[in-house]
Amino acid sequence: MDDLCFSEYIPSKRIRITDEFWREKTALVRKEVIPYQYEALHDRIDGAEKSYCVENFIKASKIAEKIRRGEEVPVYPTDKWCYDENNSPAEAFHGWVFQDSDVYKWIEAVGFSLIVRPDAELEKKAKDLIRLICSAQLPDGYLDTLFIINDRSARFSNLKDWHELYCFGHLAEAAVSFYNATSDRALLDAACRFADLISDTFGPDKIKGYPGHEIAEMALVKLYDITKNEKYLQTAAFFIEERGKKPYYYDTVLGKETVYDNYHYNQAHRQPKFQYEAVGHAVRGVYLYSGMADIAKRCRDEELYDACLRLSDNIINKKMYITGGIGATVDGEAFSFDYDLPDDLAYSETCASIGLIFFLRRMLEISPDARLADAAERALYNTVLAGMALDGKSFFYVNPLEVLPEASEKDSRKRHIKAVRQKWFGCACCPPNLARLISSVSEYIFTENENTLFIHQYIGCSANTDNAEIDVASSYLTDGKLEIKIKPVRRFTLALRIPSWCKSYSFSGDCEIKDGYAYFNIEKGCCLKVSFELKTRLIKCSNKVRANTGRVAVTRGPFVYCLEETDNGKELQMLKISKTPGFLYENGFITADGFREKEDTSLYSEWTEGDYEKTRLKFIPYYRWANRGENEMSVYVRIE
Ligand code: FUB
Ligand code: ZN
Repeated sequence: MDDLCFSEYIPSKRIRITDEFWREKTALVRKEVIPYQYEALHDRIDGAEKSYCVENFIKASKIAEKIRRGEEVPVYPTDKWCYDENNSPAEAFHGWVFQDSDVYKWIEAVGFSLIVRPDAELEKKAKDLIRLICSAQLPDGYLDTLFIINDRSARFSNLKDWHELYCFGHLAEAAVSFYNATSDRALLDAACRFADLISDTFGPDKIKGYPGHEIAEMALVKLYDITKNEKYLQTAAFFIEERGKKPYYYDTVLGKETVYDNYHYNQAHRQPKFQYEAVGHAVRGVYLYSGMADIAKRCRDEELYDACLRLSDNIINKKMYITGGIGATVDGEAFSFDYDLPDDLAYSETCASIGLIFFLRRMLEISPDARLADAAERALYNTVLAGMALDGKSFFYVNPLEVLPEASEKDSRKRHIKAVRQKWFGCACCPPNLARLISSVSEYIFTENENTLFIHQYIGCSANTDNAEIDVASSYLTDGKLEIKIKPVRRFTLALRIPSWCKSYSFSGDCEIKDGYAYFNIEKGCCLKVSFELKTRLIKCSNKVRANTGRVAVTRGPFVYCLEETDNGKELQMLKISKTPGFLYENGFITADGFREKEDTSLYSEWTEGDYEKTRLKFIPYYRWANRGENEMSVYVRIE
């Protein structure tokens, strides 16, 4: 791996976002999403599904106290995915087995948000929750409310399903974020105590298990980066090395016969270093691949890096929607086979696109390749942003590319497709994941090493990097232009990604182009003017994507556009776009010449050329859909 160009991302502490678009989004998370989610975690939102999250920590804290005092504590079963008032006693754990992770993600988002803007009241709320969390930790470091409340003896007995290592991962990520923001060590110390217990429990001469839902791998690496405790890095590497070895750990522990297909679901069908296709549960997949990239980078593991390259290539070129959504099937919330990307059955979980962004940034830290940054941009500006309403008050878990509300209601195959965003979810992984990603979006802009500073994402900001003080003034999203003021600390190379959607660009300085980046030698202070031609384009899928033969999508810069019923009437399938659409871009919307086919109610009739009337089609950015009530939506449209 000696020829690779390793770099480090620049943490949000060193970046101030000035970009209008992103300032609005981060402010929305700060003002709406974080306070709203705080109420949701406390079950104080009328009409929203119950979280039970804080309630569980209160129960666990009382049990932990009794244990510390040597008192008897009750035992309840740990045999379900989800517990509620109907299937579990009031004193027992309630919610999904991974419920703890929601409060951890909330704290992580608060940490990032406090870096953007200090807020004493918010910090206090987070510290109160942290105090509660720490009070639930058992003396040996164990911390998972399901097993603390229900049955201490059952811990680590079903790693495949019961998510303890997943909750640990979110705890560790929250701890690192909050520590970075406030220097408060309470949660970090708790996470390290749990990480110590995990490292003492799992390993080559210990239990040879690994997480059923990955994330502990990348979380342990974050703990290693901050504490420099080698044990954490080794445990993360162990989890990755051990996964998929035969006989399968889950079989030996659960005493079951091997069911080969189930192992694909957890990406445990073979060792990660030998994996070549993204399979199984999509969020699990990209969290694993993120951990693999982390280990490949830190341990200079070439086999693992090659696997990451194969997996990213497979996702980007065969399994990713034009919106950056991944996980095409509801069946296992999973990746489907190559080129199987149905629009109206898509799963495309918000968390999966967030995880994809984690993975791709880590890959960019190993070697810059504009295709990876392009895919991250696609996911960020389309699926991720679509996951949240424009007012920050409701969310999508699933992000289809075509919606007919009647089908969501009447067709059980499409029950997962919601035509309107939900206030909250019983299984609420996506909203707090959005909050943590959006409030840390600055960490996806740059990476740097001792001689090169890369700009992967164009978000207006001021940054203090090791190579330079840099000011990026951006109107990238509206006219493709950037002005980059640079005050170098030393001689260095500035590398700018050339977005794949851009066919023509200009720079005010000389540069060399390599792997989709323009490299500039910077010796003294300067201001670089950049212009990426921003044109509205018609994009087709490979004709191997059966759902979209003869159809096109409209894009402009990083944004994918869609048709909504509100602008174009019902029965969007009857619309066609002209081959010469005469695009007009105004105020973020696009209009184009098209046709509406006259309705034909006879189920079968001899083919004739359809009867069309001219119309003007109106497209809005995909991320803005479903903000004007329930209606039909389609990204793809037939072409004349
Ligand atoms: O299992 C925890 C989270 O719940 C997953 O990441 C999501 O896909 C949802 O299943
Ligand atoms: Zn989710």
